[in-house]
Amino acid sequence: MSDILKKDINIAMVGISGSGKSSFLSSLNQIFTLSSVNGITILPRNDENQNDFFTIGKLSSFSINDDIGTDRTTIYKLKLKVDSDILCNFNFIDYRGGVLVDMFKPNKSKEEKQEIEKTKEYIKNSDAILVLADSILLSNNTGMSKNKLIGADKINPLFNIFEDNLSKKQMSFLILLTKSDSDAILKEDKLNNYSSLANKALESFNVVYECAKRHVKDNWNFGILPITCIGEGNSITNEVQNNGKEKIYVSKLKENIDPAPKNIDIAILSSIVNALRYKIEEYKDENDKLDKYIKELTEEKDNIKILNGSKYKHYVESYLNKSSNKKTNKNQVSKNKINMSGFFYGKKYKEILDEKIEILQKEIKLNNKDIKFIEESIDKILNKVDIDKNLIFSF
Ligand SMILES: Nc1nc2c(ncn2[C@@H]2O[C@H](COP(=O)(O)OP(=O)(O)OP(=O)(O)O)[C@@H](O)[C@H]2O)c(=O)[nH]1
Ligand SMILES: [Mg+2]
Repeated sequence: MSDILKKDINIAMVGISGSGKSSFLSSLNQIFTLSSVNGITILPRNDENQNDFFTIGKLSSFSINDDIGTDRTTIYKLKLKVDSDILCNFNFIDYRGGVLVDMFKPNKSKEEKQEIEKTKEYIKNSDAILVLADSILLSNNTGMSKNKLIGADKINPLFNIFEDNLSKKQMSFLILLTKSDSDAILKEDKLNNYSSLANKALESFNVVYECAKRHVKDNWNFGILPITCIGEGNSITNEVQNNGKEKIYVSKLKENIDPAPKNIDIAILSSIVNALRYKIEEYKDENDKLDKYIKELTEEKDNIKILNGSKYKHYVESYLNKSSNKKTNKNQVSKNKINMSGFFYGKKYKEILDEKIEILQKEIKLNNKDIKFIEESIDKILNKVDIDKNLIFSF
C-alpha cells in the first residue's frame, strides 16, 4: 500500500446535543456491520475498538426511546469492505454535542479544554464533514431562536475558524437533515424531497454554505440530504414543555416496529467516495511531479559529454561511497581515475541517472496501479448504491 492510500480518511459529524450524531452511528452499525448494503460492509479495525463499535449498534433501540446523550469523545477506527476487498480505512468521531457549546465558554476546566482540543483537531483534519441539522426544530421555528436551537449560532462561527485549515485540501460537506421521518415536521417541508426544509437549512447554516461555495473552484463538494434512523411512519414525536422555555421534541419508535434507516448509506458512502476521488487527485499530482523530475534528469543525461565527465566526479564518488559494495567500488574508482578520468566519470554518471529514472518510472507505475484500484472500487460502490439519489443542492 502506498503512503497516499495508507493515510486514513477522517469523517467528522458536527452537530449539537440531540442533533442525532450517536443515532447516525448506530444506524451505520446496523446497516453496514450487523448487516450489509449490497456487499458493502463496515468493520472495526482492531479488537480494542470492536466493543465500542458494537455497543453503539445496541444503543440504537434504546437511544431512540430514552434521552441519553453521549458523555465522552470516541474516535471509531473503521474499515470499508467492498465484497471481499478492503477498500480503505476511515475514522469517525462521536462526541458530547455540548463540546461545541463549551468551545465558546469563557472559563473551562482542564478536562473540558482537552476534550475541546481533541474534537477541534479532529474536525480540522477531516476530509469530509457532516453537519447535522435537526429537521423537527428546523421546521417548527423561525428567526434567531431557530439558529440557537439547531446550533447554527455555534456551528457557523466554527467554519470561519476552520476554513484556513480545511482550505489546504479538498473537502466534502454534507448538511444532514436528521429525523426526517418525524410527524412533527410541517407537511409542506417534506414536499419535493424536503426542498423547502433544505432551503431553511441553507439559510441557517449560511456560513457553511458560503464556505463550500467559495471553494467550488478547488473541487469541493457540497450537498444536503434528509436522513432518518427510524424510517417514515415508524415514530411518534411528542412536544414536551421545557420549564416554560422553548418546546422540545421527543421521538419514540412505535411498538413492534424495527427501525428502517434511510439515506445513512448515502451520507457515508458519498463522503468516502469524495475522499477517495481526492486521493486520486493526490496521486496524479504526485505523478506529475515525478514526470517533471524524470524530464529534468533526462535532459541532464543528454547534456553529459563523456570526455568532460570529470565534471561529475563528486556525484559519482559520493554515489559509489554510498553503494553497498564499498570496498571494490572504491578500488575501482581509484583505478579508473588514473586510467580513464573523464570518460569513466561521464559514463558512470549516465548510469546513475538511468538508475534514478528507472526508480521514478517504477513509482509512477505503482501509483497508477493504486489509481486503478481506487477507480474500480468507486465504480463498484456506485453500481451498488445510487449515491446522488436524494441529494439536494449538490455541487
Ligand atoms: N424521529 C427521529 N428521532 C431521532 C432520529 N435520530 C435521533 N432521534 C432522536 O434524537 C434524540 C437524540 O439523538 P442522539 O443521537 O442521542 O443525539 P446526539 O447528537 O448524539 O446527542 P449528544 O450525544 O447529546 O451530543 C434521540 O434520543 C431520538 O429521540 C431519527 O432518525 N428520527
Ligand atoms: Mg451522542
